[in-house]
Amino acid sequence: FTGTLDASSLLEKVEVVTSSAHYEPFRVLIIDDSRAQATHTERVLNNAGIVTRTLIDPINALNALAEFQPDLIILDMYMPDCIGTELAKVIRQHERYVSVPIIYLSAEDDLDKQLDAMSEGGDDFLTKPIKPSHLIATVRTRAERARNLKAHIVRDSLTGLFNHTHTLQLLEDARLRARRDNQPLSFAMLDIDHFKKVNDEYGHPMGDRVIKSLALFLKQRLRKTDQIGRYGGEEFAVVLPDTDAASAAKVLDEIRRRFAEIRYPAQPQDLLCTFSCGIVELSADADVKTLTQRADEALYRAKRGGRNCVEC
Ligand code: GH3
Ligand code: MG
Ligand code: MG
Ligand code: MG
Repeated sequence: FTGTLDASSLLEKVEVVTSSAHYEPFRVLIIDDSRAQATHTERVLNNAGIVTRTLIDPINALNALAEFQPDLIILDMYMPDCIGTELAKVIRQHERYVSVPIIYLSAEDDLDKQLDAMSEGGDDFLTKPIKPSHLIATVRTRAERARNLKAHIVRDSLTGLFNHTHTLQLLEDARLRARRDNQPLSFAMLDIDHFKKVNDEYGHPMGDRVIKSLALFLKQRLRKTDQIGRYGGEEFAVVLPDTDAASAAKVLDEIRRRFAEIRYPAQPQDLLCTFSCGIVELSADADVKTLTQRADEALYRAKRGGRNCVEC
Protein backbone atom coordinates (compact mmCIF):
# COMPACT_ATOMS: atom_id res chain seq x y z
CA PHE A 1 0.00 0.00 0.00
CA THR A 2 1.01 3.58 -0.34
CA GLY A 3 0.86 6.51 2.04
CA THR A 4 -1.21 6.19 5.18
CA LEU A 5 -3.44 3.32 6.15
CA ASP A 6 -6.72 3.70 7.98
CA ALA A 7 -6.74 1.61 11.16
CA SER A 8 -10.35 0.48 10.79
CA SER A 9 -9.60 -1.89 7.92
CA LEU A 10 -7.13 -3.67 10.17
CA LEU A 11 -9.33 -3.97 13.20
CA GLU A 12 -12.17 -5.78 11.52
CA LYS A 13 -9.90 -8.76 11.02
CA VAL A 14 -8.77 -9.18 14.61
CA GLU A 15 -11.52 -11.62 15.61
CA VAL A 16 -10.81 -13.95 12.70
CA VAL A 17 -7.15 -14.29 13.54
CA THR A 18 -7.64 -14.88 17.26
CA SER A 19 -10.16 -17.71 16.84
CA SER A 20 -8.19 -19.82 14.39
CA ALA A 21 -8.90 -23.47 15.19
CA HIS A 22 -6.26 -26.14 14.82
CA TYR A 23 -6.81 -29.53 13.24
CA GLU A 24 -3.55 -31.17 14.18
CA PRO A 25 -3.96 -34.81 15.20
CA PHE A 26 -3.95 -35.45 18.94
CA ARG A 27 -0.63 -36.55 20.42
CA VAL A 28 -0.53 -39.18 23.13
CA LEU A 29 2.48 -40.21 25.20
CA ILE A 30 2.19 -43.83 26.36
CA ILE A 31 4.29 -44.75 29.38
CA ASP A 32 4.28 -48.49 29.97
CA ASP A 33 7.04 -50.96 30.83
CA SER A 34 5.30 -53.68 28.84
CA ARG A 35 6.23 -53.38 25.18
CA ALA A 36 3.36 -55.67 24.18
CA GLN A 37 0.76 -53.59 26.04
CA ALA A 38 2.17 -50.35 24.67
CA THR A 39 2.18 -51.67 21.12
CA HIS A 40 -1.44 -52.70 21.46
CA THR A 41 -2.45 -49.25 22.77
CA GLU A 42 -0.46 -47.58 20.00
CA ARG A 43 -2.16 -49.64 17.34
CA VAL A 44 -5.64 -48.83 18.64
CA LEU A 45 -4.91 -45.09 18.80
CA ASN A 46 -2.99 -44.91 15.51
CA ASN A 47 -5.92 -46.55 13.72
CA ALA A 48 -8.05 -43.69 15.02
CA GLY A 49 -5.64 -41.11 13.57
CA ILE A 50 -4.03 -40.30 16.91
CA VAL A 51 -0.25 -39.78 16.98
CA THR A 52 1.59 -41.70 19.69
CA ARG A 53 4.98 -42.08 21.25
CA THR A 54 5.86 -44.87 23.66
CA LEU A 55 8.17 -44.72 26.61
CA ILE A 56 9.20 -48.04 28.12
CA ASP A 57 11.52 -46.53 30.70
CA PRO A 58 9.72 -43.88 32.80
CA ILE A 59 13.06 -42.35 33.85
CA ASN A 60 13.02 -40.39 30.58
CA ALA A 61 9.50 -39.08 31.05
CA LEU A 62 10.35 -35.39 31.44
CA ASN A 63 12.58 -35.33 28.37
CA ALA A 64 9.93 -37.11 26.34
CA LEU A 65 7.31 -34.62 27.51
CA ALA A 66 9.44 -31.65 26.52
CA GLU A 67 10.25 -33.10 23.13
CA PHE A 68 6.98 -34.69 22.14
CA GLN A 69 4.60 -32.18 23.78
CA PRO A 70 1.67 -34.55 24.07
CA ASP A 71 -1.97 -33.52 24.45
CA LEU A 72 -2.48 -36.41 26.85
CA ILE A 73 -0.55 -39.10 28.75
CA ILE A 74 -1.54 -42.74 29.15
CA LEU A 75 0.21 -44.09 32.20
CA ASP A 76 0.76 -47.61 33.45
CA MET A 77 0.38 -48.14 37.21
CA TYR A 78 3.00 -50.75 37.96
CA MET A 79 6.46 -50.46 36.46
CA PRO A 80 9.72 -51.92 37.79
CA ASP A 81 11.46 -48.63 38.72
CA CYS A 82 8.58 -46.45 39.73
CA ILE A 83 4.89 -46.59 40.22
CA GLY A 84 2.62 -44.54 37.98
CA THR A 85 1.24 -42.36 40.73
CA GLU A 86 4.71 -41.16 41.70
CA LEU A 87 5.45 -40.23 38.13
CA ALA A 88 2.13 -38.40 37.84
CA LYS A 89 3.03 -36.37 40.91
CA VAL A 90 6.39 -35.41 39.42
CA ILE A 91 4.79 -34.38 36.12
CA ARG A 92 2.23 -32.24 37.92
CA GLN A 93 4.98 -30.29 39.65
CA HIS A 94 5.93 -28.74 36.33
CA GLU A 95 3.90 -25.66 35.54
CA ARG A 96 3.69 -26.35 31.85
CA TYR A 97 2.22 -29.81 32.34
CA VAL A 98 -0.38 -29.06 35.00
CA SER A 99 -3.21 -29.20 32.48
CA VAL A 100 -2.08 -32.24 30.44
CA PRO A 101 -4.59 -35.03 31.17
CA ILE A 102 -3.10 -38.18 32.68
CA ILE A 103 -5.09 -41.37 32.19
CA TYR A 104 -4.11 -44.53 34.02
CA LEU A 105 -4.43 -47.71 32.04
CA SER A 106 -3.93 -50.70 34.28
CA ALA A 107 -5.26 -54.11 35.24
CA GLU A 108 -5.70 -52.82 38.77
CA ASP A 109 -9.38 -53.24 39.54
CA ASP A 110 -9.42 -52.33 43.23
CA LEU A 111 -11.55 -49.20 43.35
CA ASP A 112 -9.80 -47.74 46.39
CA LYS A 113 -6.43 -48.02 44.70
CA GLN A 114 -7.89 -46.46 41.57
CA LEU A 115 -9.26 -43.52 43.53
CA ASP A 116 -5.92 -43.06 45.30
CA ALA A 117 -4.20 -42.95 41.92
CA MET A 118 -6.65 -40.30 40.69
CA SER A 119 -6.02 -38.12 43.73
CA GLU A 120 -2.29 -38.24 42.90
CA GLY A 121 -2.61 -36.22 39.72
CA GLY A 122 -4.54 -38.56 37.43
CA ASP A 123 -7.67 -37.55 35.54
CA ASP A 124 -9.19 -40.92 34.78
CA PHE A 125 -8.64 -44.60 35.37
CA LEU A 126 -9.24 -47.18 32.66
CA THR A 127 -9.14 -50.86 33.52
CA LYS A 128 -7.60 -53.42 31.19
CA PRO A 129 -8.79 -55.07 29.09
CA ILE A 130 -10.52 -52.08 27.54
CA LYS A 131 -12.62 -51.88 24.39
CA PRO A 132 -10.82 -49.88 21.67
CA SER A 133 -13.85 -47.63 21.18
CA HIS A 134 -13.85 -46.79 24.90
CA LEU A 135 -10.14 -45.95 24.88
CA ILE A 136 -10.40 -43.83 21.73
CA ALA A 137 -13.44 -41.92 22.95
CA THR A 138 -11.81 -41.18 26.30
CA VAL A 139 -8.60 -39.97 24.69
CA ARG A 140 -10.41 -37.81 22.14
CA THR A 141 -12.74 -36.03 24.54
CA ARG A 142 -10.07 -35.42 27.16
CA ALA A 143 -7.44 -34.28 24.66
CA GLU A 144 -9.87 -31.97 22.91
CA ARG A 145 -10.97 -30.28 26.11
CA ALA A 146 -7.38 -29.93 27.32
CA ARG A 147 -6.36 -28.39 24.03
CA ASN A 148 -9.15 -25.83 24.08
CA LEU A 149 -8.31 -24.96 27.65
CA LYS A 150 -4.62 -24.62 26.90
CA ALA A 151 -5.30 -22.41 23.88
CA HIS A 152 -6.97 -19.98 26.28
CA ILE A 153 -4.46 -20.29 29.11
CA VAL A 154 -1.48 -19.39 26.92
CA ARG A 155 -3.08 -16.38 25.26
CA ASP A 156 -3.72 -12.76 26.09
CA SER A 157 -7.43 -11.98 25.77
CA LEU A 158 -7.16 -8.46 24.31
CA THR A 159 -4.94 -9.36 21.36
CA GLY A 160 -5.07 -13.15 21.04
CA LEU A 161 -1.26 -13.16 21.16
CA PHE A 162 0.67 -15.46 23.49
CA ASN A 163 0.92 -14.16 27.04
CA HIS A 164 4.11 -13.30 28.90
CA THR A 165 4.67 -16.71 30.48
CA HIS A 166 4.03 -18.68 27.32
CA THR A 167 6.18 -16.36 25.22
CA LEU A 168 9.12 -17.14 27.49
CA GLN A 169 8.38 -20.86 27.19
CA LEU A 170 8.34 -20.57 23.41
CA LEU A 171 11.63 -18.67 23.56
CA GLU A 172 13.16 -21.49 25.61
CA ASP A 173 11.84 -24.13 23.16
CA ALA A 174 13.21 -22.15 20.22
CA ARG A 175 16.55 -21.66 21.97
CA LEU A 176 16.99 -25.41 22.52
CA ARG A 177 16.03 -26.14 18.90
CA ALA A 178 18.40 -23.48 17.55
CA ARG A 179 21.24 -24.96 19.62
CA ARG A 180 20.51 -28.47 18.46
CA ASP A 181 20.16 -27.55 14.76
CA ASN A 182 22.98 -25.01 14.92
CA GLN A 183 20.76 -22.30 13.49
CA PRO A 184 20.50 -18.62 14.39
CA LEU A 185 17.66 -17.30 16.52
CA SER A 186 16.60 -13.75 17.21
CA PHE A 187 14.44 -12.27 19.92
CA ALA A 188 12.83 -8.85 19.61
CA MET A 189 11.15 -6.65 22.18
CA LEU A 190 8.86 -3.83 21.08
CA ASP A 191 7.41 -1.01 23.13
CA ILE A 192 4.95 1.60 21.88
CA ASP A 193 6.33 5.13 22.18
CA HIS A 194 4.76 7.69 24.54
CA PHE A 195 1.82 5.43 25.10
CA LYS A 196 0.77 7.20 28.28
CA LYS A 197 0.05 10.22 26.15
CA VAL A 198 -2.19 8.14 23.87
CA ASN A 199 -4.30 7.10 26.85
CA ASP A 200 -4.29 10.57 28.37
CA GLU A 201 -5.16 12.47 25.23
CA TYR A 202 -7.36 9.97 23.35
CA GLY A 203 -8.69 7.75 26.13
CA HIS A 204 -8.10 4.19 27.19
CA PRO A 205 -10.30 2.57 24.49
CA MET A 206 -8.14 4.22 21.84
CA GLY A 207 -5.05 2.87 23.63
CA ASP A 208 -6.53 -0.63 23.48
CA ARG A 209 -7.27 -0.14 19.82
CA VAL A 210 -3.66 0.74 19.07
CA ILE A 211 -2.45 -2.33 21.00
CA LYS A 212 -4.83 -4.58 19.04
CA SER A 213 -3.85 -3.13 15.72
CA LEU A 214 -0.12 -3.56 16.39
CA ALA A 215 -0.82 -7.18 17.37
CA LEU A 216 -2.60 -7.80 14.09
CA PHE A 217 0.01 -5.91 12.13
CA LEU A 218 2.75 -8.15 13.55
CA LYS A 219 0.72 -11.30 12.79
CA GLN A 220 0.19 -10.20 9.22
CA ARG A 221 3.77 -9.29 8.50
CA LEU A 222 5.87 -11.83 10.33
CA ARG A 223 6.46 -15.45 9.31
CA LYS A 224 4.13 -18.18 10.43
CA THR A 225 7.06 -19.76 12.28
CA ASP A 226 7.70 -16.56 14.25
CA GLN A 227 6.04 -16.50 17.67
CA ILE A 228 4.46 -13.26 18.82
CA GLY A 229 3.61 -12.44 22.43
CA ARG A 230 2.13 -9.58 24.37
CA TYR A 231 4.94 -9.20 26.83
CA GLY A 232 3.30 -6.52 28.97
CA GLY A 233 0.79 -3.66 28.61
CA GLU A 234 2.07 -2.01 25.43
CA GLU A 235 5.10 -4.27 25.08
CA PHE A 236 5.41 -7.08 22.58
CA ALA A 237 7.98 -9.83 22.10
CA VAL A 238 8.80 -11.81 18.97
CA VAL A 239 10.75 -15.06 18.70
CA LEU A 240 12.28 -15.40 15.21
CA PRO A 241 13.73 -18.88 14.52
CA ASP A 242 16.35 -19.35 11.77
CA THR A 243 16.89 -15.59 11.69
CA ASP A 244 20.05 -13.65 12.49
CA ALA A 245 19.95 -10.21 14.08
CA ALA A 246 20.56 -8.35 10.81
CA SER A 247 17.63 -10.06 9.07
CA ALA A 248 15.38 -9.62 12.09
CA ALA A 249 16.27 -5.92 12.21
CA LYS A 250 15.41 -5.56 8.53
CA VAL A 251 11.97 -7.13 8.95
CA LEU A 252 11.15 -5.23 12.12
CA ASP A 253 12.35 -1.94 10.72
CA GLU A 254 10.03 -2.42 7.75
CA ILE A 255 7.16 -3.14 10.17
CA ARG A 256 8.13 -0.09 12.25
CA ARG A 257 8.06 2.12 9.17
CA ARG A 258 4.66 0.83 8.04
CA PHE A 259 3.12 0.95 11.51
CA ALA A 260 4.07 4.60 11.83
CA GLU A 261 1.87 5.28 8.78
CA ILE A 262 -1.32 3.91 10.32
CA ARG A 263 -3.77 6.71 10.96
CA TYR A 264 -6.26 6.28 13.80
CA PRO A 265 -9.24 8.54 13.12
CA ALA A 266 -9.89 10.93 16.03
CA GLN A 267 -10.89 14.49 16.95
CA PRO A 268 -9.52 17.14 16.85
CA GLN A 269 -6.85 15.33 14.89
CA ASP A 270 -6.02 11.78 13.84
CA LEU A 271 -3.59 9.78 15.93
CA LEU A 272 -0.30 8.39 14.65
CA CYS A 273 1.76 5.98 16.76
CA THR A 274 5.27 4.57 16.69
CA PHE A 275 7.17 1.86 18.51
CA SER A 276 10.78 1.23 19.45
CA CYS A 277 12.41 -2.16 19.17
CA GLY A 278 15.41 -3.98 20.63
CA ILE A 279 16.80 -7.14 19.06
CA VAL A 280 19.20 -9.77 20.34
CA GLU A 281 20.62 -12.79 18.55
CA LEU A 282 21.25 -16.07 20.37
CA SER A 283 24.89 -16.45 21.35
CA ALA A 284 26.69 -19.46 22.81
CA ASP A 285 26.44 -18.34 26.43
CA ALA A 286 22.87 -17.08 26.46
CA ASP A 287 19.94 -18.54 28.38
CA VAL A 288 16.43 -17.08 28.31
CA LYS A 289 17.22 -14.64 31.09
CA THR A 290 20.27 -13.16 29.34
CA LEU A 291 18.34 -13.00 26.05
CA THR A 292 15.51 -10.98 27.58
CA GLN A 293 17.96 -8.74 29.46
CA ARG A 294 19.93 -7.99 26.31
CA ALA A 295 16.81 -7.37 24.24
CA ASP A 296 15.61 -5.02 26.96
CA GLU A 297 18.95 -3.18 26.90
CA ALA A 298 18.73 -2.82 23.13
CA LEU A 299 15.16 -1.52 23.49
CA TYR A 300 16.37 0.99 26.07
CA ARG A 301 19.03 2.18 23.61
CA ALA A 302 16.31 2.58 20.96
CA LYS A 303 14.26 4.69 23.38
CA ARG A 304 17.25 6.82 24.37
CA GLY A 305 18.24 7.17 20.74
CA GLY A 306 15.01 9.06 20.05
CA ARG A 307 12.37 6.28 19.72
CA ASN A 308 10.68 5.02 16.52
CA CYS A 309 13.78 2.96 15.68
CA VAL A 310 15.22 -0.57 15.88
CA GLU A 311 18.45 -1.37 17.78
CA CYS A 312 20.50 -4.57 17.85
P1 GH3 B 1 7.93 5.24 26.32
O1 GH3 B 1 8.04 5.82 24.96
O2 GH3 B 1 9.14 5.55 27.14
O3 GH3 B 1 7.67 3.77 26.28
O4 GH3 B 1 6.71 5.96 27.01
P2 GH3 B 1 5.35 5.30 27.52
O5 GH3 B 1 4.41 6.40 27.83
O6 GH3 B 1 4.88 4.30 26.55
O7 GH3 B 1 5.89 4.60 28.83
P3 GH3 B 1 5.33 3.59 29.85
O8 GH3 B 1 5.81 2.21 29.53
O9 GH3 B 1 5.74 4.08 31.20
O10 GH3 B 1 3.75 3.64 29.74
C1 GH3 B 1 2.99 2.59 29.33
C2 GH3 B 1 1.55 2.94 29.54
O11 GH3 B 1 0.74 1.93 28.90
C3 GH3 B 1 1.12 2.96 30.95
C4 GH3 B 1 -0.21 2.26 30.98
O12 GH3 B 1 -1.22 3.08 31.46
C5 GH3 B 1 -0.51 1.92 29.54
N1 GH3 B 1 -1.10 0.63 29.36
C6 GH3 B 1 -0.61 -0.56 29.78
N2 GH3 B 1 -1.44 -1.57 29.41
C7 GH3 B 1 -2.48 -1.01 28.74
C8 GH3 B 1 -3.66 -1.54 28.13
O13 GH3 B 1 -3.94 -2.74 28.12
N3 GH3 B 1 -4.50 -0.65 27.52
C9 GH3 B 1 -4.24 0.68 27.52
N4 GH3 B 1 -5.10 1.48 26.89
N5 GH3 B 1 -3.14 1.19 28.10
C10 GH3 B 1 -2.27 0.38 28.71
MG1 MG C 1 3.38 -52.47 34.09
MG1 MG D 1 6.39 0.14 28.41
MG1 MG E 1 5.96 2.65 25.95
